[in-house]
Amino acid sequence: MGDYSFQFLIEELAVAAQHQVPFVVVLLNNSYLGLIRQAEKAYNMDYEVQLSFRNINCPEIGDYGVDHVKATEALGCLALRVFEPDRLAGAFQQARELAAARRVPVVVEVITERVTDIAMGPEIDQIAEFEEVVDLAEEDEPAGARR
Ligand SMILES: Cc1ncc(C[n+]2csc(CCOP(=O)(O)OP(=O)(O)O)c2C)c(N)n1
Ligand SMILES: [Mg+2]
Repeated sequence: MGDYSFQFLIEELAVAAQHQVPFVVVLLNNSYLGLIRQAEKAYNMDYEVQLSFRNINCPEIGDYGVDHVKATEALGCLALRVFEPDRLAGAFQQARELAAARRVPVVVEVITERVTDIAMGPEIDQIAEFEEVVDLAEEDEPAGARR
């Protein structure tokens, strides 16, 4: 899910911790309401859609605003933050193991570039891509990417 989608349903993490429901959340943080920014483009607007600010409590994320790791931990769950694509596969693996061992949701926050057009469509096989897709051959995928 996106960073803002995460923020407006974040309280559900505490419910999952309460009932010991383990799952992995992949949180794509562009510090933007990306889809709404996209919808405003036709009107030459970029109005009230960016979520960026310098969080004085979390220098490691620069101007990405909300510290989702700390927010997740405050609700009794676990979180990992990933900046580099080659750390993704390892983080997913670690998240699955942590969720199984600790019986709580584990959030993998991925810090993405801020401005990109978001892939979308009415069906999973009708997704429009707005930028080049990196479609790796199976043998080129990072170790651990498949299960
Ligand atoms: C409950 C609800 N409120 C508002 C919207 C309108 N809406 C669609 S996309 C979006 C922004 C989502 O931002 P984010 O989760 O950060 O995802 P991004 O587009 O940046 O990947 C909003 C507010 C919605 N779809 N559902
Ligand atoms: Mg976003």
